[in-house]
Amino acid sequence: MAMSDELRAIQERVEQGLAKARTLEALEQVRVASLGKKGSLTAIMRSMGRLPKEERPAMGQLANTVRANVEAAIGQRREQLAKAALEARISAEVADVTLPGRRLSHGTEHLISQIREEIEDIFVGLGYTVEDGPFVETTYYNFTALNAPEDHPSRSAQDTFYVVDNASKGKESHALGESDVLLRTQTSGVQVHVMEEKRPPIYMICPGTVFRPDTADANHLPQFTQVEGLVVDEGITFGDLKGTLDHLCREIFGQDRATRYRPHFFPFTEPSCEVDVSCGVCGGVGCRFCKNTGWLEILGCGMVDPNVFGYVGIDSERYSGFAFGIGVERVAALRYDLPDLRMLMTGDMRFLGQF
Ligand code: 2NL
Repeated sequence: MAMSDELRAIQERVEQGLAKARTLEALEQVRVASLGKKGSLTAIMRSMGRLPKEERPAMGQLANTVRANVEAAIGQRREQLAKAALEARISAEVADVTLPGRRLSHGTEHLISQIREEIEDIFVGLGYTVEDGPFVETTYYNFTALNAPEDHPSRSAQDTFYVVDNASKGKESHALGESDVLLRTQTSGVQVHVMEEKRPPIYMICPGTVFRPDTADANHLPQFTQVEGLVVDEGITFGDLKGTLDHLCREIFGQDRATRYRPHFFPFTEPSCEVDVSCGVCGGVGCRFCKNTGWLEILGCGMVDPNVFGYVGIDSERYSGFAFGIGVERVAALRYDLPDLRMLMTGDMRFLGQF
């Protein structure tokens, strides 16, 4: 190849190399390959002496021009790359120190936890213990020991989440709904465990999550929070039940509220009652909130059935007791006039942050 062609080829290669170089390091490689000690252009300049004398001036001039072009192109690209590198660094490190700091938003204790703890405080103030127990129970603790007959509707798969236990899974006799293991539908099982383990006097509450296969709507949740209570001692009467639950209702809803005890039926208590508090919106005269009755249903209760004492080996001739159950979500709904219980399950801080 003629030297002039070679020089032009070198300039072209340098220009292509520069266009491809994305970093100052890549650019330096291009420079060394042409202008370095062992570079292509350096080599050509050195071989200039071997040319015939008459060709030297023209070829020397061309070589100098190419060298100047190459140096200028490298310098220009270096400036470009340095500027881009600086800009990238500035935008990566951007920090406006005059901006106010980002404040972490504090959560709040969930309304249901607040009310559950409030109820716990009321009973701890009366000397009760707070107990808990397993969410997964056997039919014995959830139903049988609570005097629920074998054919009681609450035992059906319609009203209870059964857990298919592995022990009976393989057996031919095992059919759906025959499982002995379930998600507790009430916290009463905890009380059965406590009565098995401790001798009276027992003054306890057991707050916790319970499960029922209801479709969630404005008034039902498939998972909710219950607080049950149990007293077992010598000489406990319905008067003790009423005094205790009147106190509970007034602590929760206000000292001005009246209570009403309506006869009811539960398998585990006899006699049994449902308890209403007077409507706080109309003061008991009747309004839309209380559906014109003046009363709001709030809890169920009764004197512990002697059969329950029989299951746990407590002498019902010597001891008597009362028990009750209250739904925490329902207390929240009544206290804050909540239109839909599902609001409690959303985790929406615009709602939960109000309490
Ligand atoms: C309700 C009210 C109630 C009980 C729960 C109970 C527990 C034992 C013995 C006797 Cl170990 N009773 N718990 C008593 C009355 C009512 O719950 O509305 N339940 C659906």
